[in-house]
Amino acid sequence: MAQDPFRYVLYEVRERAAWITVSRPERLNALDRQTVTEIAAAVDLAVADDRVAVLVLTGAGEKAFVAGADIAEMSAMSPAEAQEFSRFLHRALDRIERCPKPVVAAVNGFALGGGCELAMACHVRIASETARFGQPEVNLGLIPGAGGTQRLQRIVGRGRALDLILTGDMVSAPEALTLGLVTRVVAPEALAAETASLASKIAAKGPRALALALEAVLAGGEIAQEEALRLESSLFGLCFASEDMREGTRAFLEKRKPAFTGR
Ligand code: DAK
Repeated sequence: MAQDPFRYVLYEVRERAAWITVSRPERLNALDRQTVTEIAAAVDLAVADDRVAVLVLTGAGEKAFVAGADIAEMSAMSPAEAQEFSRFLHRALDRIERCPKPVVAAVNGFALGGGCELAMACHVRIASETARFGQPEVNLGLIPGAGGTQRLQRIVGRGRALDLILTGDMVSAPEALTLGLVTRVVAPEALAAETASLASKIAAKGPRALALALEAVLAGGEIAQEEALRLESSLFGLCFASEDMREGTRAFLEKRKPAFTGR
């Protein structure tokens, strides 16, 4: 069933995946306040939607995923407004990263600045061969302000992150694959189908296990390993309180496919 309560975002549920498409093609899907607000609201909608097991974030058209923060809107900000805007972006992107349902970024074109940062807040990144990635803020006299100084180094390592951030260079999708910034690259015409197939594969797993795995990796990645391993043990223990774990192990022993309920 399709729903479209937004101006710059399309929201559509297909086969247990909520497709959230940023759609401001005349601005290469650049993020102004309204668009970021709508993306966050669409994520909330998908989290609350029982039909949805996985979220997909993508951009409308073939040219851009998201070409960054809206430079026109941003250029008029005072220092205080810019700091507030950065916190606003952090809150929106944190919501994506902390989403209890897996979020896949299907990067269909330019993912620059805030666009690269948006993709990095997602849990899995799949790209079209034509996608281009970069943190070009230094070209504008800026630094990344939507998590790029932090998420990029956690994903690709500090040396590679600094190379990208200090040069402002763009990298191609195959280069992004080598860097580990994306994990899959496909032909542009195959992106939607490959993303749908990846989303279906994830959606077939136990929702409780997916949420707990996300929490273990994301929360655990921010604390000392000893503490993180304790967190892993607690979350592992929690799995054993779920019907999904009983069903998954029973289905294996009975040589059938599990029917997970998310309980
Ligand atoms: N914002 C606003 N408009 C944009 C845009 C953007 N980021 N990117 C493209 N557009 C607009 C262009 O101005 C153009 O509009 P018209 O001239 O047609 O009116 C239209 O989209 C088509 O773009 P082009 O004509 O430039 O298309 P090309 O194929 O020639 O070039 C391009 C494509 C992606 C290489 C080029 O558009 C480009 O370099 N775009 C800007 C990319 C960029 O620098 N993005 C990073 C922005 S910095 C912060 C928080 C976060 C951030 C910063 C601060 N604070 C808390 C304050 C994040 C910053 C960024 O994301």
